[in-house]
Formats: sequence, C-alpha cells, structure tokens
Amino acid sequence: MRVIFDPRQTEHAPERELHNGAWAPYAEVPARAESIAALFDCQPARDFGMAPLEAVHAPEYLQFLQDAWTDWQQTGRGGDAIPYAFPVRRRRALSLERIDARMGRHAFDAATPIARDTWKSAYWSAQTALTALEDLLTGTQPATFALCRPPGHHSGHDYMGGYCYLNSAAIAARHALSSGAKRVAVLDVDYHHGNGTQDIFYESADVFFASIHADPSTDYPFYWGHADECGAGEGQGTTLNVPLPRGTQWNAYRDALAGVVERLSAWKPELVVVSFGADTFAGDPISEFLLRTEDYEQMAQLVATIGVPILVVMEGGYAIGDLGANTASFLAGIATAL
Ligand code: SP5
Ligand code: ZN
Repeated sequence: MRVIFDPRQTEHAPERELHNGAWAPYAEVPARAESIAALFDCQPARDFGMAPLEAVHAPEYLQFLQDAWTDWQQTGRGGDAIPYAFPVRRRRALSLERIDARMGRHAFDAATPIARDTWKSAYWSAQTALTALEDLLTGTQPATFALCRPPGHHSGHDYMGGYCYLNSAAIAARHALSSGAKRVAVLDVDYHHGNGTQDIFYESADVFFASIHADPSTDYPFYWGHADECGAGEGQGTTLNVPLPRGTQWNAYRDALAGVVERLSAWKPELVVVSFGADTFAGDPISEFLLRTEDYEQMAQLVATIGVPILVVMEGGYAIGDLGANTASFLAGIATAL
C-alpha cells in the first residue's frame, strides 16, 4: 500500500502537558510517527496550498495557529504557548487581541500546547492526507495510508484540542467532495471520540461521520460522542456514535464495528476515510480498551467489506513500542481484503 509521510511533521515537539492536574511529558511525540515510518517505503507530501484547509477551518483560526507561538514569545514568556482561560458558552463575540485570550478562544483543553514548529507540522500533516487522497483518486490503488502527525480528529472549525490542530481527515473528506465525490464516509476508530470531525460535518448530508470510542461519560473528550448525537438539519441521521465501556475486548468491539459497517454500507459512500487510532490497544498508556495487535487486521478486513476506496489517516496511539506493528497489522488487513 502507498504510504505518505512528510518528515516536516516531526518538528512539532511540545515539552509537556497538563495531565491529572500536574505536568507530564507530552504523549504525542515525534517518535510515534517515526516508529511507523521506519516500517514502510514512504513518499513525501505534495503541497496543495491553503485552499483545502480554508474549506474546513475558519480564517482567523488558521491565522491564529500561524501567529500564536511568536505572539506568546513576544509577551516575554519562554516555553510553549498553553491556553488557560476560556470563554464559556454564551459569552458574546469579542474582538480578542491579547494572545492569552486568543489561546482560550481557539482551544477546548489545556493539554494542546503550541510550540515553535506546530504550524509547520500541522500544515504538512494536512498535506500528507491530501497527497494520499490524490493518489487514491487518480491512482489504481484501492487504498492509501496518510501517516499524519500531529493527529487531527479533535480539531474543529475554529478550535484545537486533544493534540490536534488541523483536522486532516476532515480536510481530505471535504477535498474529495470538491473533487467530485458525492458521498464520503468518515469512520473514526480512535479510542477517543472524534469531536472535531463530528462538529465539522454535523449538519452535512454528504459526509457520514461514524465513530466507535470510549464512553464520554468516563472518557475524554467528555462533551461529545454520546449515542444520541445523530446529526442536525440536513445532516440529521448522518452522524453515528457507538460508545463502548472501558475494558472492551475484540469480541465486543467487532460486534459494534459490524453494526457500523452495515450502516455505512447501506448509505453507499463512494469513499471511506478511516481515522485510525491505535490507542484502542491493550498496552496503550492513556487508554482503556484491550485490543491486541492481531485484532487490527480483522478490524481492517471488516472495514474493507464496505467495498469502496479507503483513505487511512493516522490519529492517536501512544504505545510506541507496539505502534508500528499495530498499524502494519491494520494496513495488512486492508490490503488483503481489497
Ligand atoms: C488524537 C488523540 O488520541 N488524542 C487524545 C487526547 C487525550 N487527551 C487526554 C488524555 C491526556 C493523557 N495525558 C497523558 C500524558 C502522559 N505523559
Ligand atoms: Zn485517541
């Protein structure tokens, strides 16, 4: 399978994050992507420019991501820019000047710092997804893998969070639509709910967002991903959430996935974008599902029964010693089934 990986994605390297009320080493490290890239013959990203990013994200948010680290440094503080004050819902729209205020305006957590090269890596992460999409649309390949980093699925129209800045899967899905596709499915199998992707397409009838994830009553991101979130307006019925309890093993996961695959197949997408997170792995340090390396191959085979081209986009997964094997297992399942 063709693998796209751009080395500029590894330059983003925040020092630390707030975790359980204290500083912890940042979990979303460059070595994650490098450990996967080492297993494949990777091609670099091509540059599709800003337009596909602007089709998903607000202009002021894209500008904010480019300026934030420099603005933060100019206030005399060293280290990464980290939001700490947030405008609660129903606060009126304000023209925000101070970088501290803009940080909170465009974030939903305090665990997603902006470091010196965050914009560069996020930009090339989005371009990686666009390049893999292009190879899928023009090539003879039934599936491609975008080895994206930083991940994207927690990032919405105008906000960052959950180690995510630009929503590469959403950018690729919308670019597929503007390239002529009529119906695109996004299937999110990361441990965490893909709240950013859900928000972006919540009222869209041409993108079906389906997610299997840890129950938000116990797990991050808490405020999204409940089973009764089904879309709104024209998008009513094209969002599907299947929350599962902590401790879920492959048998129960497979049953949930079979139901989701059935719904997606009935909707008849032309293309499936898989937001693939390997943080459902039993050994993941920040997650509580119990999948094994060999389960990812079966997971992929089930997904491939939808029978349309598949763009796999990398999201989370923090057990670095097993991340390459888990990802390779998933890609092997896609390759053998198509
Ligand atoms: C893309 C993705 O998987 N994002 C997950 C974000 C989860 N953030 C909340 C959990 C924070 C755990 N921090 C652990 C730090 C250990 N060094
Ligand atoms: Zn995750």
